[in-house]
Amino acid sequence: NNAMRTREQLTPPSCDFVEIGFGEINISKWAFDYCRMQPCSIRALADTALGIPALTRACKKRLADDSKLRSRIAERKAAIGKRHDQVWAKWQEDARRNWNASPITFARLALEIWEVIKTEDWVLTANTLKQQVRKLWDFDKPYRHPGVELGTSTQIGISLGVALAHKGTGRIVVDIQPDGDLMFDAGALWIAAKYEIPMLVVMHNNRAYYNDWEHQIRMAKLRGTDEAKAHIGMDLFAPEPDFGALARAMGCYGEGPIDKPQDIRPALLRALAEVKKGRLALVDTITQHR
Ligand SMILES: Cc1ncc(C[n+]2csc(CCOP(=O)(O)OP(=O)(O)O)c2C)c(N)n1
Repeated sequence: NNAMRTREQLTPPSCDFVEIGFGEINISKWAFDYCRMQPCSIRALADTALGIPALTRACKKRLADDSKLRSRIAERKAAIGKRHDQVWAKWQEDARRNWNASPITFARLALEIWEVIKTEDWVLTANTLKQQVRKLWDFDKPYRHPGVELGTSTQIGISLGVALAHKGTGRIVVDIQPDGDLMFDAGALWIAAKYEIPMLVVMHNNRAYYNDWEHQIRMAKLRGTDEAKAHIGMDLFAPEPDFGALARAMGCYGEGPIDKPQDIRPALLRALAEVKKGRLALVDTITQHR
């Protein structure tokens, strides 16, 4: 609870955690510098792109000569599979809520992007549209998503690095880019033009530093102060930055702003064609606040 600074455990106390990653050496969110680490029974220091395939190989080897274990796993797979299918079907259904809302909902934007990239060998850089992409896209390879951003102003830079790493592989690197984050480092777009780094940038433009605006609303409610003033210093309108023009000014491809959901997919397809030519292409899509 961000307002009251209280915590509540969502997992049962018996829940065991196993972690593969870089958290232990503090290559993660800055908040890790100050917080207690999640207790884990096993914490493996590894890049998941290497660690998961290695773990899969080790498991397959163990399974090969243990038929009892194989059947136990098959049973569990069936049980979990049923639950999984139900949950995923519900997420698909939930995503249809407010389908025609303008500006677009996070869930519909996630699906519009998915329709454009699902037949490509894609990589998602940092933002997950508040987990909507995790519910609606199929993350079928370890390299699909290196992880979320490390805080405001880090996402465009991290995305450029991810795109540079994949340059020349034929993969389509997608950055779902919050407007506030790009405001901190607009020059990053020029770097992409200068060094010919292809990337599809889909603006998640809610015309706000909304994380903090939302917090001001929360605090206004708690303190009984004027909620209508919560946007001060937090909004990104009057005037609205024109990110399509910004991209073009830096030598990239840029379109938008687009606030009609039905106009987004054709724009994404045009931008994708530009990315395939080897450049950064930005589509400025206007989203709901949350
Ligand atoms: C350098 C820095 N300054 C300020 C913050 C505090 N902060 C956290 S989220 C946020 C707003 C981010 O806005 P945006 O990137 O547009 O994402 P949104 O919350 O609107 O989805 C800010 C200012 C931060 N994390 N890092």
